[in-house]
Amino acid sequence: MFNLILFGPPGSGKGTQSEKLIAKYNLKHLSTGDLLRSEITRKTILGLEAKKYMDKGNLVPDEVVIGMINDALDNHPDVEGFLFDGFPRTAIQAEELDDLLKQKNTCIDVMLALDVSEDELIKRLVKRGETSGRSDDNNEQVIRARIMEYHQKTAAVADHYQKANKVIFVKGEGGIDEIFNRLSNEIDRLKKHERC
Ligand code: B4P
Repeated sequence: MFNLILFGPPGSGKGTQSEKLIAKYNLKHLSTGDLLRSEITRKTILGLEAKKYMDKGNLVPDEVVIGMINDALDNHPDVEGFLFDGFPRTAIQAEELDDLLKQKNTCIDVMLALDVSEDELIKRLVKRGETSGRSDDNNEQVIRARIMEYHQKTAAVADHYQKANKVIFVKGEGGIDEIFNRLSNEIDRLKKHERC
């Protein structure tokens, strides 16, 4: 298996690049943001609860997202690998993910971390808010709260994988294809060696 975390602050292009990477490398895309938005659209109890946090720009409680990922891993036993997008977002989520993968005799091969300036993040999310209909994108205060959550809780996830020497920073500014090529070059290099 080849398991990859695509990491970065809100608006860094995780969702955008994931779509291209899963097609090229035949990976199963697991986006906790997409899973949560699907729960909200279907008005499930989980979705209604998650919406309260997301609308304020806060992270949804760990146990909720960990449960969703656990189910998703169990539902796809035969894939070539997973691309985790927007997960893990806290140190606890990272530890749980490592344990879940260990139980399946696999691990995270690499974390590719997209590096984007704060001004560019805000610009992208405000622009997406004009058309996406996403309630967490159409208010600059909520966007800033999401970036704050990233610095306070999520940046620590990179430290977790840094200890295992698994983090590669990639410049996340420029054209979408240009960034995709940078990410692909790293994956192609890593795939030549067994990491787990
Ligand atoms: P997510 O759905 O993960 O989304 P995101 O961080 O807002 O955006 P992403 O980085 O994927 O940006 P995208 O490619 O779309 O999270 C939403 C919320 O869900 C969180 O705030 C939280 O409440 C909750 N949540 C999710 N996972 C959680 C977890 N594990 N634990 C707790 N809570 C969780 O790009 C953004 C925009 O930029 C797009 O419009 C795109 O077109 C544009 N763009 C992309 N690349 C570009 C480029 N190179 N140049 C110019 N524009 C670009």
